[in-house]
Amino acid sequence: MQDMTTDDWRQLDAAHHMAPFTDYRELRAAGSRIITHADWHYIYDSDGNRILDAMAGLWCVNVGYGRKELVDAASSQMAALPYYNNFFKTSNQPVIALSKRLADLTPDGLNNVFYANSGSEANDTIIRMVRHFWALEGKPQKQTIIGRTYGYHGSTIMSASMGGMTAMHEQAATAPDFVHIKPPYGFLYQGNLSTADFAALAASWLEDKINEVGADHIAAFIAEPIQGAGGVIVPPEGYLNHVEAICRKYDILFIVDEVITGFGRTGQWFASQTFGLSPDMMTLAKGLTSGYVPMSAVMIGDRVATRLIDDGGEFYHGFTYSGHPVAAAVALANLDLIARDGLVEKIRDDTGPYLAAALEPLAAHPLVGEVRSFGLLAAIELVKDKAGPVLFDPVGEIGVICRDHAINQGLMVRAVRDAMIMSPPLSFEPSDIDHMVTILAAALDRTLEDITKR
Ligand code: PXG
Repeated sequence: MQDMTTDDWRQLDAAHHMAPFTDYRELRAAGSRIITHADWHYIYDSDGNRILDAMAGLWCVNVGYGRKELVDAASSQMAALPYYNNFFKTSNQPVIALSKRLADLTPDGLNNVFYANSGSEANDTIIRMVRHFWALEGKPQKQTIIGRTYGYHGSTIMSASMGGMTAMHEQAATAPDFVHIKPPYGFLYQGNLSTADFAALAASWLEDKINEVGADHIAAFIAEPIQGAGGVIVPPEGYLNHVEAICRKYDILFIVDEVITGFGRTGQWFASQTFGLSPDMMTLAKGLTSGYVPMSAVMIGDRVATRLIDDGGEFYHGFTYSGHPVAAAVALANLDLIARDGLVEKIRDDTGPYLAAALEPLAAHPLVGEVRSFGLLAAIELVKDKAGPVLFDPVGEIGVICRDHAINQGLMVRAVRDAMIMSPPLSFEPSDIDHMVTILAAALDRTLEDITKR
């Protein structure tokens, strides 16, 4: 393997590897970028490029790459107990310690944890749990789950059906009993409304849907506090509190998917704390282990947990690796690092406001329709005309061009529709942010040149 060239690797990759969310013909023509190693906030590829990772992998490498504490935690746990299952009245010490830690860290009332390996599996678990819960309550007809357009909850049939990505629905992800409402996407829908009026309007879309379907058929409403993969959609202040109140009014479970927003990204340990929410259940993944090993978790509120514990009988659900001891040990070490380095406070007091201020000047760029950020999440909407704003047609081409300019200049960002998306490691420093903004500005200029040339 040592004498393999990058081209050899690319050819083998194209011959045998079907990567996720990939247009295979396109990738085979272009060849993949082979990432060889990573250190702190940079990734390195086999062509010798060093790229600042403003996406933290895929919204997950929150403590940065190369953290020895996480490597050591995995290695010691592998030596002591690499695996044992939690199925038949067995458990392990790291998973017990982690469960207690998560119960303490998450909002009051979330005191029980069910483990899985991905956000998708955690959300599938939630779907089964809430439907089982309502059956135990004597209301088995409460089946329908309300999600939102541009919501992302995973890629299994159920989690993709619950999410609001039309392109995914079109590829065999239309399980029954999921409906969707419009998201609180101010850039598209706010117009001249005040923030308060827009928050009330967007929340009324939930109430309208409940009345259309009938509350006695609805099990739950699920929302990412800030929609991530859908384009970093930051809700207007008050919206999330309104939708929670509507859920209470109609006795519908309120579920928050904190796979991206959890573990500090919004300047509190959880966005539920940032926005003052008391969800019935919460999805966690990604930042739980900073992506070093796979692990996800469902936090279960007391109402649901008590019913399942007292009356549920056996819950016929679980994965070989639910509560994996190595993943749990890494998660504990990761939570220690976040606390020790003061990352949550750093975002709240320092880098969150710094990022917002650093991005603001880009709003004046002729291509930019809106710049928004919250904590360490940010989006820059590219538009054909700032007046309106008028979007590009077709949507999505210009975003990819701009993203590629950024990558070629050493910055990894993501394009969603025609927005540039950032979700850097929580350990990003002001100097990293400055570097990122410099490259973004240059990428915007080059994109504008490309458009002018057309
Ligand atoms: N919920 C949220 C909020 C997510 O962002 C999942 C659930 C699913 O997690 P798993 O571990 O099953 O992937 C996610 C995942 C993108 C992108 O295009 C985002 C995710 C996954 C893949 C691509 O930005 N988020």
